Amino acid sequence: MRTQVGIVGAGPAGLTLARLLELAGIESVVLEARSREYCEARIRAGVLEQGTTDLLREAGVGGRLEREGIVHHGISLQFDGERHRIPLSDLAGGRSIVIYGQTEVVKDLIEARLASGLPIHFETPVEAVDAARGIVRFEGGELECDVIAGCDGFHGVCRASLPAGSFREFEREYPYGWLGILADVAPSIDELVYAHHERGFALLSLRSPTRSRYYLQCRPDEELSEWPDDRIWEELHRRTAVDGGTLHDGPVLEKGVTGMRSYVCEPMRHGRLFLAGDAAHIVPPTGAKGLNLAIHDVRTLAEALVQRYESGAESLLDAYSDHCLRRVWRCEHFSWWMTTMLHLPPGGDAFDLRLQHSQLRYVTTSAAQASALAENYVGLAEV
Ligand code: RFL
Ligand code: PHB
Repeated sequence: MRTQVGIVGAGPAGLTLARLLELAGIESVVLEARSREYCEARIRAGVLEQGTTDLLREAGVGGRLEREGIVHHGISLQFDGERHRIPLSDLAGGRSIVIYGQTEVVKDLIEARLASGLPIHFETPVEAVDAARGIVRFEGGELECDVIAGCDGFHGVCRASLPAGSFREFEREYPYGWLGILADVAPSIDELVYAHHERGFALLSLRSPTRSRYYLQCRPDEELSEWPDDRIWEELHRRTAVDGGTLHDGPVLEKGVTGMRSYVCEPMRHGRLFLAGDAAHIVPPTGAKGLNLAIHDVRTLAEALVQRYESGAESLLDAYSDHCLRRVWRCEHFSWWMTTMLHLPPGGDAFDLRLQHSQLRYVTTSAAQASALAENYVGLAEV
């Protein structure tokens, strides 16, 4: 088998890249380890930056996003039992965010590709890639490519196939995780609430007018069996209580624990292999940046590939890694900053709490600080 661009992974990065290449008349083959059902059911991100929604619309996959996505113009930071609204759009030049689940983005992209008569090879795990020669190996076959897009997530094989010593890794593991639930109940909030509490962080988010998505800080190795639904609701009530606010319980449809890390692989290009999305970098979810960064990477890669196939020039491909890494590091910093401001460090004491309070008060009272949060949260136009 031969193709122009071999795409490993049908997550948001791989599927968006495939769509952008299709529109530009560039051929690609998508290989995905899991089944379609699995990919469409994986509950993850929910906050899309305006740059992300603009791109999805331009790529002709914004129809349902337009109808069902919920536009938000602010978020709240809660501490000391009070909520403080950050008016994102007022502070960030009118830009906003859209609440639309990653599951829905993935479903829309899969549907669009199949509707164009182009296949996605599900249940075809890639075993290794040869970055120098542009070869993708999977069980029973090989794919020869001009370029390989490594969009196979943090645990994928593309990065793992690179020779040791050919890249540099930057990493932080955090001593906490998130217990996330999806509940079949109308959200008790109009906008997202990031709550600092002495028992640990909590986040109130949503997926639709009838589905709530809530998170609690927990240990990274927390057993789900320790968290029956009653305990989850009790803890959410405690950590997010405010005067006049009521949190409504409901049936829990899904729950899971995620660890939190920051990770960057430099460079993001090796010969014919271009890493994109979680395959190249991870951020803790507190800044809601992971999916948006993945989309930015593949937009950059698609533009570079269009240049290559239209003119033969490779200047944009050569600039890919440096260009992407500028935004990656901005988002790494923002996500780390939000995370450390809001989570209780295990073994932390009153000194830690005082510093966090002081920072939260500063962010919610200083226009300059609030603007900095807002422009990073909605996504910087230029980095
Ligand atoms: P993905 O989504 O991990 O997709 C990688 C795909 O590659 C496949 N794969 C392989 N295929 C073939 N051969 C192999 N050997 C393969 N190995 C793996 C996998 O099956 C999979 O289908 O990476 P991608 O496309 O880079 O997308 C990244 C995003 O998924 C991720 O950054 C976000 O989910 C992060 N994230 C959030 N990001 C946001 O922008 N806003 C948010 O609000 C947000 N919330 C979150 C999040 C991530 C979370 N978790 C669970 C980590 C909330 C949570 C709880
Ligand atoms: C979500 O709704 O899943 C979500 C929202 C904001 C975050 C992370 C996750 O920072």
